[in-house]
Amino acid sequence: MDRVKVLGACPLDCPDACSWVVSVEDGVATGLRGNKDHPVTRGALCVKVNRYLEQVGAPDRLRYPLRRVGPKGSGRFERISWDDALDEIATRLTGIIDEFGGEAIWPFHGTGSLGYLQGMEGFPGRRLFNVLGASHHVPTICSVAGSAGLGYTLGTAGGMDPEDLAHAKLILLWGTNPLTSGHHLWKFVQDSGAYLVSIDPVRTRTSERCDEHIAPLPGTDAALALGLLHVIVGLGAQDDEYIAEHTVGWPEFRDRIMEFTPERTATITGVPRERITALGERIARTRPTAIRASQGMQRHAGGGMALRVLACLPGVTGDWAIRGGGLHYSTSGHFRLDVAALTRDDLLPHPVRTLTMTRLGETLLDTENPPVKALFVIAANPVGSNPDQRRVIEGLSRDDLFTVVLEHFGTDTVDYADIVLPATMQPEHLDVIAGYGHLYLVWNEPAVRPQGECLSTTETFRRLARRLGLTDPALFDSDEDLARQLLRGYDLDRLRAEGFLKIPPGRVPADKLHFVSARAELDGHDPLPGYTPPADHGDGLILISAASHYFLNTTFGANPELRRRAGESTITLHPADAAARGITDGAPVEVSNARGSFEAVAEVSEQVRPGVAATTKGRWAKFTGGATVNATIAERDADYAGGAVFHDNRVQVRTR
Ligand SMILES: Nc1nc2c(c(=O)[nH]1)N[C@H]1C(S)=C(S)[C@@H](COP(=O)(O)OP(=O)(O)OC[C@H]3O[C@@H](n4cnc5c(=O)[nH]c(N)nc54)[C@H](O)[C@@H]3O)O[C@H]1N2
Ligand SMILES: Nc1nc2c(c(=O)[nH]1)N[C@H]1C(S)=C(S)[C@@H](COP(=O)(O)OP(=O)(O)OC[C@H]3O[C@@H](n4cnc5c(=O)[nH]c(N)nc54)[C@H](O)[C@@H]3O)O[C@H]1N2
Ligand code: SF4
Ligand SMILES: [Mo]
Repeated sequence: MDRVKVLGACPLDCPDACSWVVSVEDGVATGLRGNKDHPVTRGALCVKVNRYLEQVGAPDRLRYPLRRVGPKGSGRFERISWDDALDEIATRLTGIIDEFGGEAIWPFHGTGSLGYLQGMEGFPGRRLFNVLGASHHVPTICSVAGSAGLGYTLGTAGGMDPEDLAHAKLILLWGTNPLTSGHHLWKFVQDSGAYLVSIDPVRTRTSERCDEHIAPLPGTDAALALGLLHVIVGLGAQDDEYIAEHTVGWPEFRDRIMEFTPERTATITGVPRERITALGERIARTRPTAIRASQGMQRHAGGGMALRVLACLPGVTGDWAIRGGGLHYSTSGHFRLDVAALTRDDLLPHPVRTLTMTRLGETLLDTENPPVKALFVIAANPVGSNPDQRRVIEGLSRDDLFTVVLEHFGTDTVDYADIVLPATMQPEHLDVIAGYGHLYLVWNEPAVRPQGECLSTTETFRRLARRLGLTDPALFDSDEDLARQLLRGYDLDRLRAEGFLKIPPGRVPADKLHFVSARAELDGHDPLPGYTPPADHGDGLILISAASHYFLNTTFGANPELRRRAGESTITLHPADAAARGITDGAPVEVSNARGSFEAVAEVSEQVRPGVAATTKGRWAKFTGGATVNATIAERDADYAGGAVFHDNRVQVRTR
């Protein structure tokens, strides 16, 4: 028997970017486990990806190209050949470009894979789309507001090396639930022996394991941080030396801090004054203090500002200069990969418009601007993951819209496709991943032959380019060529042999820490960090729809075992809020606002603070009565960079 072990990498949108080992016997994958040698993976995957091989071989996996035969949304398809699929796509695209121009095409990339070759990070197909003059896609759905906020303050969105959390004495787990959304961090948190504070409107799995849990009103973190700074400065605990040498604009920022007395902060955040004072005092006397904040807490109107203020905190205490101190949000900013060499925007015939991922519904229904006539959905499930589900569905239902979906499974979005193309999964293609929760590049070597007629995204676009009669050699580079272009300056052969490679982090702050940011001002924002309140007003409950323990966004949403373990769709309400609405534990409820509604089962519990309700993201509409929580979420922008506002969402809840 022929037995080999092949090194790979988890492609999912998760900070941990695990390194994995596939056992292959006679060409069949028989096992998948975490790589024991990787210092962060440490031999373990997670409850979801432990089932990844089951997904690869799942009976409902898409294995052949499909053409829709029923009306849009019906999910009725017939099998066709790749030749027919590519012919039809080429014919439709040529017609659309002739009549409406290349910008009528929208390559809509999602986060289903974070690979640089096959996934979001490298925009596979972009070279071809550039030659066609297609619109550029702006991926706003996840983390951009926070990254922009950090950029203003630090000159980089890359913060501390998360492995250094092991050296912290106090860790603020701020708007983050690592035990669900990236559990490999926990080892470093535990090794520190630090005092742990969870700051989250919801009492999460992570909060349960902390020494203290503070539950602010959602979207008020900037005010909380300013209030804590007020206490710190009141005690004279600011690091004057660090401030003088490494920061810009302290006197102005100090004045801003002075506006956030503990009393005022308590009123804004709903956190008792004594708790604010006590935590402020604890930070004042504990070096190093580290903050772990993740993407969830910036899905608010003031999300960019919140990260900006959080990054200032270690600037005031001097923690940025101490190992084990600082802020970890995402390590992406530290990787210096040559993405421009992959995307080749120099191939554009002329400048093109940008289209914003989280404005899909609005853009597809727009009648004033040049229309979108062809939509390529690549590793995304916008019906399940985008805001304003009803409008997204309305847009995708347009009969004059030609939609091609590259997928593994028959998602809610696939139901609206004209043509479905079956895509390879991670053990079937080559890719490179960079962690956003650590500093390693991770290599993914193909381990097995693709199922059915599945093709990688890169190969799909090479074939389409040929079918369109295009000849630019850049459109036909092999996956290995692409990897070499991307990794210029890194030791690809070593990465490939060992499976992972730690990169040296850049400096943080890049030069000075900007309390006052001229760049923010140039972009039309307050030059000083401050507090931007939530945008969704009204008398409803604030609904947070955070990561589910059993799904990864909508990926795995059809896996029978993970669905069983996730149970039915619930909404957690505080006993006082439930009583006020006559809702009892276990009651079927309707959750609604002006944008839409969905059905759930009430869970009455003190896990949420009064005024806040919680559910999880990731369910498929077709399994939950045709709508999910995303039906209630607005296509509205956060303060910076057009970020999404999933948790800035007011709803009414009533018994069904
Ligand atoms: N199991 C699992 N893991 C995942 C994902 C998943 O769907 N499932 N998603 C992945 C993705 S796409 C991402 S981007 C990453 C990171 O995603 P996370 O940052 O983990 O995102 P969330 O789970 O939305 O939010 C984290 C926590 O922030 C809290 N929160 C929400 N609003 C506020 C607020 O205003 N203030 C404060 N202080 N807290 C707030 C929520 O209650 C939640 O507990 O996780 C990844 N990991
Ligand atoms: N209510 C609510 N909604 C949210 C959020 C929230 O906090 N609350 N968080 C948002 C966040 S952080 C994110 S990142 C987005 C994610 O939103 P999306 O980018 O839409 O991600 P998924 O829902 O995981 O869908 C990805 C799809 O890609 C497919 N896929 C995976 N790998 C590949 C591949 O290699 N090739 C191809 N062709 N397909 C592949 C998977 O099968 C899956 O169906 O969701 C957002 N939606
Ligand atoms: S989803 Fe995250 S924790 Fe799970 S295997 Fe992938 S990278 Fe690791
Ligand atoms: Mo995300």
